[in-house]
Amino acid sequence: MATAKRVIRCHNCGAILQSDSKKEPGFISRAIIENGVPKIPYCNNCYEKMLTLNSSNLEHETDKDIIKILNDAIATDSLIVWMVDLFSFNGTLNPDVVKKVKKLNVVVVGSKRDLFPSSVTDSMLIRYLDERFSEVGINPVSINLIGNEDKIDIEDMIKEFREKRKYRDIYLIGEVNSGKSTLVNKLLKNYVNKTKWQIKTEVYPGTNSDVLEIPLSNSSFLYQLPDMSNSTSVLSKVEKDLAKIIVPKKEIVMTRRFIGEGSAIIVGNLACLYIIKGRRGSIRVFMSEKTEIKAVSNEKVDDIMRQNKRKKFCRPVSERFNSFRDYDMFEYELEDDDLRHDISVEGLCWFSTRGRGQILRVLLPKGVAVKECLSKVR
Ligand SMILES: Nc1nc2c(ncn2[C@@H]2O[C@H](COP(=O)(O)OP(=O)(O)OP(=O)(O)O)[C@@H](O)[C@H]2O)c(=O)[nH]1
Ligand SMILES: [Mg+2]
Repeated sequence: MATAKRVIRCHNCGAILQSDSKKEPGFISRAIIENGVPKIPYCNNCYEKMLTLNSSNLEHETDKDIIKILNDAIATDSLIVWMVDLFSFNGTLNPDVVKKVKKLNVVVVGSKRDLFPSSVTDSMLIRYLDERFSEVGINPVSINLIGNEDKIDIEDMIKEFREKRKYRDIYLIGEVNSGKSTLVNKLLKNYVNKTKWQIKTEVYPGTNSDVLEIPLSNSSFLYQLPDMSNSTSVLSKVEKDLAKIIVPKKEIVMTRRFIGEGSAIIVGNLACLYIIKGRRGSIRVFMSEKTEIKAVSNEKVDDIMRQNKRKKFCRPVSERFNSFRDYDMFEYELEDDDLRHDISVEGLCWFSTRGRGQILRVLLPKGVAVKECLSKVR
């Protein structure tokens, strides 16, 4: 009779696990196998990737035209105004753009302030933005918040831009949907053109991109650059119409679940947080008013995700994700510091919990940026 051996695949890449050749897919050290196959096994390669947390292996798409235009900003030592959408920004900044603007003065503007509950103070959000930009070596010269229905005085921001630019040009950058046009419209409300130039949109020299030019004086302009790609956001991985569910239109919703080891929270079929190890505790999920979550046991996640795809009882549901091969998985061991930590899935939601040495695992669409850091809302 032939001998039978169970064939085990890597949970992340699906390659058949083997201990014979490091160069071939699915290599796992013999020592790991000898200790008993882990319940959720990974090949060495995926395991290492998983440990290289916080998006370092992500592919950020960078528009070459933006880089070209930023070269001019560098040549003229201009002021950069970098807009980020406070809801979807999880701290992962495009490294090519970071490299370019690092040496310049950068003013950060966080948009969609109005989507946060009033209990969230400006100083919490400013500190969060400051920490995320400082992490990549950018020390913003100022951080401003802006929202649709808030009392933020745009005049203050104009004053701020004037002070910081010191007669130089301003280059306004930001991802798709970060609120650049909304800001420009606000700026233009009280704008009086005292220059000899017109406001115009023109193809920027040497590129194929349209750039909006607003004259600030006879020798300086505000340039609104083309959208930076949001290639690491959930929004760029799912069907366009799911944005209606994912992007908050009203105040961001915070939902709490009290769960412990062996449990998980699914967010539609777009993310899942597993509690691998740790005491029961409260997990907060911050998301749009239409996004739904469900607490389930770890073992049932796969089944429930499959059922959810058919029956759509927990939205948003994308048709694009069929098996574990379509997702990435990361593991975090939180410090035992009793401080609030966030694990943020770019564009979709963030999970928040107190650090008590627990081990958490996050499943999310391949290529989406996830980041762990101290909470935005502390
Ligand atoms: N609630 C809220 N929504 C905002 C705010 N700023 C922008 N939005 C909304 O976010 C969406 C994107 O804003 P835009 O100003 O068009 O952003 P953009 O950076 O120009 O993005 P593109 O559409 O890619 O050109 C729009 O639906 C806006 O209404 C804000 O401060 N609060
Ligand atoms: Mg726009």
